[in-house]
Amino acid sequence: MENLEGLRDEILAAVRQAPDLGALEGARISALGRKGRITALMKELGALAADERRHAGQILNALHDDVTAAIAQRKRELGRAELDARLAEERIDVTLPVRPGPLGRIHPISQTIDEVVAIFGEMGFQVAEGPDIEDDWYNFTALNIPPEHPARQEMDTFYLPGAKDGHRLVLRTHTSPVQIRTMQERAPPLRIIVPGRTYRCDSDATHSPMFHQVEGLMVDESTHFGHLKGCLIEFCRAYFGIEDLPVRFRPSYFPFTEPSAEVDIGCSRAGGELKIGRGGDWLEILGCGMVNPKVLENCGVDSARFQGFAFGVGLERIAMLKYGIADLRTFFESDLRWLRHFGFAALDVPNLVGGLHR
Ligand code: 2U9
Repeated sequence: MENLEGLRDEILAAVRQAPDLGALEGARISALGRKGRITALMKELGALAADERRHAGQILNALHDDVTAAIAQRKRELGRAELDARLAEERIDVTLPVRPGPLGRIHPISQTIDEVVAIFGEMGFQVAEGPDIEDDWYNFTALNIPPEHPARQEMDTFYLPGAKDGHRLVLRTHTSPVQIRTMQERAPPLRIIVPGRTYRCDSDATHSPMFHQVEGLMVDESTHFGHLKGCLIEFCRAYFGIEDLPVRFRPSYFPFTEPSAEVDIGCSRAGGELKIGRGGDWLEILGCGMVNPKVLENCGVDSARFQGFAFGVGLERIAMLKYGIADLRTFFESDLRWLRHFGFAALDVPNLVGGLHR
């Protein structure tokens, strides 16, 4: 019988150094397989004398057991290494942000609505919504807009065929009908903002037949012009991210508010370039006022007990100013290059914690 110690070292070395499960199986077959070297030696035992056979048999059995145990040990090691390699290769960090690519972009109008909602939401305003198709009572009469008012004329308003309860149907020219409906449905105190689509029969570089507004309404027993000023100054400064942005209130007239004001913010036009902030010049940004008591009464709110303030902002206009968009018409052209450039990441949700401005 050959040198068993040498054979043992050789087989155990092959097993312990097997680089992968395939090589280990090869080592097993060459030692313990049907034509393996240990198997062949065991077959030779029958030709030996009884004494020798017992002795050699014990040695071969021990060798067989050692090799079997070494194979099992190496198999465990290789299995663990293979699992470690796979875990390292397939590692996924679920805390990383989602890749922005395939999600598309958020339209600047949606982003601006979210920003305005975040600012007024922080002040306790709730979002209210209503239908785009209204009748002329909700859109005009309830708001103290008289029958002969130019806004009611066919050339400014989209009238629809037909009528509801004797009232002509219109595409709402402002979101104010939603405030009318809210006052009819809910008792004060009220604090709502109403973002949405509005329609006017007008189309050029600065007017689109469909555009967006955010209007706001607050009604309570002690609501006064100081609250209106505080909320709107805070809004302008938060929206443009300029803490010391100058804001001024200029007397104006609207049928639905009395007194009424237009709000200007500070800017500079030096060198023909518009820059919002301290600069000695002014830019009109929104309209507002104390709700006309007639409007409160039209909605069943006791104007002897309650007062309110209201305001309206054109969303395209404030989006253009903040994001440097030059032409109103580009908002509605669905040009993918424009959307990729001016759009926002889907997970870039506005909130006031980190500040809106970037
Ligand atoms: C109710 C009572 C009062 C809403 C108001 C304005 C002033 C205003 C314009 C801003 C730019 C329209 O988009 S725009 O052209 N809006 O100036 N809006 S006060 O007043 C209301 C609304 C509802 C019940």
